[in-house]
Amino acid sequence: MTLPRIVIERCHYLAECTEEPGAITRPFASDAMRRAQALVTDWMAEAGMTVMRDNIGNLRGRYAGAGEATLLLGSHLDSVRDAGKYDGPLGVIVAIAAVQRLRDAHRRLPFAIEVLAFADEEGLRYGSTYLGSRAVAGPFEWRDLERVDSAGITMSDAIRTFGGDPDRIREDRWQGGDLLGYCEVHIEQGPVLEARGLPVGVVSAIAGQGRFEVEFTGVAGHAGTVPMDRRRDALIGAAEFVLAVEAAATTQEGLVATVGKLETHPGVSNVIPARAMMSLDIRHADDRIRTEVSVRLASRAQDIARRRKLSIEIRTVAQNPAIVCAPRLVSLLTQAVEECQVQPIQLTSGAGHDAVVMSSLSDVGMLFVRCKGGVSHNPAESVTTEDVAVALDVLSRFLELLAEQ
Ligand code: HGY
Ligand code: MN
Ligand code: MN
Repeated sequence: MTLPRIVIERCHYLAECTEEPGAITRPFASDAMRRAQALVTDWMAEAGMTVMRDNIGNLRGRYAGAGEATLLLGSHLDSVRDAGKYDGPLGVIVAIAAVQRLRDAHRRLPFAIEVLAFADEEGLRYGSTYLGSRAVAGPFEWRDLERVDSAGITMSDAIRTFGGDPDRIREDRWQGGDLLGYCEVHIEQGPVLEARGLPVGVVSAIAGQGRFEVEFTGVAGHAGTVPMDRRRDALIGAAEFVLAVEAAATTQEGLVATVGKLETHPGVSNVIPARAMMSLDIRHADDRIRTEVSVRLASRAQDIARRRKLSIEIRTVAQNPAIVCAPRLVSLLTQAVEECQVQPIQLTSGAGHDAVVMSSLSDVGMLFVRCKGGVSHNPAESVTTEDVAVALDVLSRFLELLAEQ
């Protein structure tokens, strides 16, 4: 079987590692993640890498080079709920395949390659994103360790159960000496490459994102007896705010804002909701605009709460500024694309990636792979073997170009 075909097949095997039968749901430090890591460990070892797992739960495979410096490759193994097969795993598996090629050719480059399979990028279990890359690149938010999941398990306990030591996450920080950069292959998750008829594209920048938890609190009451003008219904306040979020995003060019999660308490059909908790995700390529809109929406939420006699709490979960990919790596990836007989284009990413956090540690570069219909965070995610073959060739060529420098 060809290596690109093996890459696709491996993404399918990883899709079997899930917490929800019939869907792909692979949260941080879960049994599903343990099974996925067992597979990836074998694949890394087969490609000649020494493999270890750090305290936060990232898998790290190292392929020694002739020199001391290291190039980092990778992406994440966790997923959103009811995910597709490729968001994250593709980048890990293509990186391993590129190392496999070197091994099969008995090649050592002038630098070591370390493939990082991050333990959490999406934040599904604890709401807090980029746990894996933040442990490697910093800053790790120590308060996150006290977060609890929906079953009441703290992040500290989850890390312990998974085999890590939360008190030693500091040791996960990169300590391996000189870095040449971090390069991530990822599906585009958008429609640009498909529209241009291109298999791959080079990322020039990644939009910033803010994630918040917004909680309206009112008063529970009997659905049959409390008159409408006497109610302090938390969900009605939340509903008004959701529409305000949509309005803010549709009137600001380039802004996207999403309420992806909404929970009510007590959540019973004949009780007026006393509490409504929602997530809020706001993104823009310009951090100033994103911050302005976030402040405006926070004040809008306060107004709604005041008018409806509710109380409101807004918690910041994460703020990640926009980042620019390193011109040196962008140019090498672009050259690699050209040398693979593909028209090179550059595009910005609206989705967040581990590269955002890794940019605080080293230069970063990213290669996007076309995905069908631009669909992602959806079980319908799809890539072709032919496009994966191009991505693998580009990554291999990129390694050679870096070795020639
Ligand atoms: O949410 C994101 O942008 C990414 O998929 N983690
Ligand atoms: Mn994702
Ligand atoms: Mn991803």
